[in-house]
Amino acid sequence: MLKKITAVMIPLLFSIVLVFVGTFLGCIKTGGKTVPEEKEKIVVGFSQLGAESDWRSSNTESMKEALSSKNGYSLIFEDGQQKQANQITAIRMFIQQEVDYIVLAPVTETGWDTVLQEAKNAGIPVIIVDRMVDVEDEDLFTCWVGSDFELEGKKVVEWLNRYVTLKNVPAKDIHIVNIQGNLGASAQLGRTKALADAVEKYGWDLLAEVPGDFTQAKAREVMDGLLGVYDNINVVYCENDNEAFGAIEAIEAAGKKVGMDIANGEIMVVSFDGVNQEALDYVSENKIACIAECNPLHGPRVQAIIELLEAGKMPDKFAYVQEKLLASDTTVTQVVVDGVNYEVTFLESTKTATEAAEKVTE
Ligand code: GYE
Repeated sequence: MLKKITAVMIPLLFSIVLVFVGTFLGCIKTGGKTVPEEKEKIVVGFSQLGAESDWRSSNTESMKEALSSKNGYSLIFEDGQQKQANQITAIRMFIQQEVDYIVLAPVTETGWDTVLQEAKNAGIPVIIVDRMVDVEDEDLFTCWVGSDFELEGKKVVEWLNRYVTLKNVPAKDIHIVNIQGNLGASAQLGRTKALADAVEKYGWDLLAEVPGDFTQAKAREVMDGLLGVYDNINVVYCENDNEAFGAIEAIEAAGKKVGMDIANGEIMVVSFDGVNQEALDYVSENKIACIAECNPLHGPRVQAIIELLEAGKMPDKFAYVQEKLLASDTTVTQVVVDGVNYEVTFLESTKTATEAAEKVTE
């Protein structure tokens, strides 16, 4: 009898022990609770260049949301505070931490060769977002995703050219100041180049080009100074919306009017991004005449790139985001850039703010 019980009990006990050990190995203890072990997270080091604008805040948010723990990522976020040296230190730290991927939003284009070579030697793929890097060997990074900044600029200057032509304002009467972004950033280089080329081509009067660092405060200060020097400014080309906010503040504080009637003393403001509601409202009110949209929502794009790489596939080396041209005034309905037609998306003042925002994200 005892023999019989033992014969049944031993395998049974053995199975219980096996199930117990198995369960134990498949679990981890957190704060006294036992939860099932998760799939190993993909570790990403993201070097963001700073927090200078609304565009940047949306971009950071988009990246954090996509590369979140619930999506299977462990994200190490470093804010470079507009300094390349900080970004280089962050990348070196990511290499030491042996992250799976490095994502870099570079403040300026040049000066990345050495540190990207170090990442390459460590076998860590580097994904560049937003602005570009200008390196000797393009194999130093895996791929890039962002906007065509020169195209954005070309859309704005073509819009301006159509507008002044249709309103019969002679080219020599277009007196422009350019409030630039951070010098050496792709967004500055592309947008400044588009304006310089148009000035040359159409014979406009470019009074000054001054860096506004993509911030509202700096642009207000710069615009204030420019209004003190030139009394004939009638177009302000701001290289982002935050600069436009600052420029408008300075124009209004000087007792001048922002608007479309440049032949009769109004000052026209044009800009880039179209990210926040205030900017869209300004377009609806014709305080900003025209905005070339710049899309900051790169998080899901980077996530898709990492998923491709995880599956052993190669993403496109360069991926450009499609963007709109926003205006409220209906004088110009489309612009042609390099043989391609771009329809203007109108934000009518009769629209509510929410409807306007929906129109942009369509
Ligand atoms: O337009 C500006 C930001 O690099 C596209 O940087 C980005 C630019 C954006 O500060 O608002």
